[in-house]
Amino acid sequence: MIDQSAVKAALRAQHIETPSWAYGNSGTRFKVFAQEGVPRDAYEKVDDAATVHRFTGVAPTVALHIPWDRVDDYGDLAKHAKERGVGLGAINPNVFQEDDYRLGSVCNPDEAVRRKALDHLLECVEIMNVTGSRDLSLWFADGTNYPGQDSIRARQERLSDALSTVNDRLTGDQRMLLEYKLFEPAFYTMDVPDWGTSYAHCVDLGERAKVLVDTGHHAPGTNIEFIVSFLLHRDKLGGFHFNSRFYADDDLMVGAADPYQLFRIMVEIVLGGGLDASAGVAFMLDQCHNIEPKIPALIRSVLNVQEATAKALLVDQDALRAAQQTGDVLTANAALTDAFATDVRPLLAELREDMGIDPDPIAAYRRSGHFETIRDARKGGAAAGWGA
Ligand code: AOS
Ligand code: ZN
Ligand code: ZN
Ligand code: ZN
Repeated sequence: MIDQSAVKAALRAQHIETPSWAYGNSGTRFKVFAQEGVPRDAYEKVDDAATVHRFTGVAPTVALHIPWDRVDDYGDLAKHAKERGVGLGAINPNVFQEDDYRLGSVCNPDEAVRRKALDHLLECVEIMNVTGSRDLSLWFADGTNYPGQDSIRARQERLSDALSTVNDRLTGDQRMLLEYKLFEPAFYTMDVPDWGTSYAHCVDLGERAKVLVDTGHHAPGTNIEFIVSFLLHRDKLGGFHFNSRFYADDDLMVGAADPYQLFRIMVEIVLGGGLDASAGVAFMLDQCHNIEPKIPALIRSVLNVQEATAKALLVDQDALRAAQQTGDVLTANAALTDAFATDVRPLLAELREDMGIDPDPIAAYRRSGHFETIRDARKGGAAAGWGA
């Protein structure tokens, strides 16, 4: 039997982190579309994250991207966040947007470029010390386009060197999360193309290093929930960059393309104890809202993760295990499909009422007139960082 109050408590405790860059203007490689009311600096991005939290109740932190969110005083930004009712989350370094990085950053054949990239990573650890952030989210655009362009092995060694230097700088509860990506921007090899590569580096580095799973970074047809289950079992799942995709790294709203996949991922999280704070799984979004209004798109995304989590919590685990034990394939599968088919919206509406927020966050946001306020107050919003 499912204990509804335990389900609600688990949902209340889940924290979904929004990314600062999703609030800024973004686009494709062809065009960045400017929207009205877009934040002009890091402070206003934090304000928007606070708005998403105010309407959802479960998005209390915002991830920063350096240098897109560069400010003079990170302590002051952290204070500003606190005043708005949110906190600063993961710090995302950027070692991919300068001319020097044409052949890579920490894997670059040129020692001086590697040093420059490493210095930026270490600078981000210093920022974490000021903001109190736990996680350094590492994504490297490093790779090669042509066979023979560089030594695959030498690049792995350069990567190991950089990662271990960063790892040695971490203190307290700080962690580094190593994100992998199959392709793009490099097309022949990426230096961290898959979870196996990330996992191997994280095992070498020890307990502070964990794998970051961006749901858009796999080959089509990859069983992502298997990866999630494996990493969680090995205590190497650091967290997610949630988004959805039809083709490659589409960065669309999570749950938009394949809500059943999102549910299956959350089932593995629930079954593996990944919702417990002690598991340390960071539920973060990594999305770009190119054509849809950003704040409601982020509210929608947070709700989609929450909805998938609620359904995963409704899986009858006793029935599932009993069916698995007796080899009753159909009943075991039905334990999942029944939960997925459940309409959890009434439960979530009730939860929000318990939490003192509007049961329909999107409608409440629209009614609030908030968009009209920021549209009039902010002119000439900043680009997220791409194509700026
Ligand atoms: C890039 O494809 C990755 O998903 C990274 O997480 C990236 O750092 C993020 O999109 C913000 O730059
Ligand atoms: Zn990502
Ligand atoms: Zn990505
Ligand atoms: Zn993505």
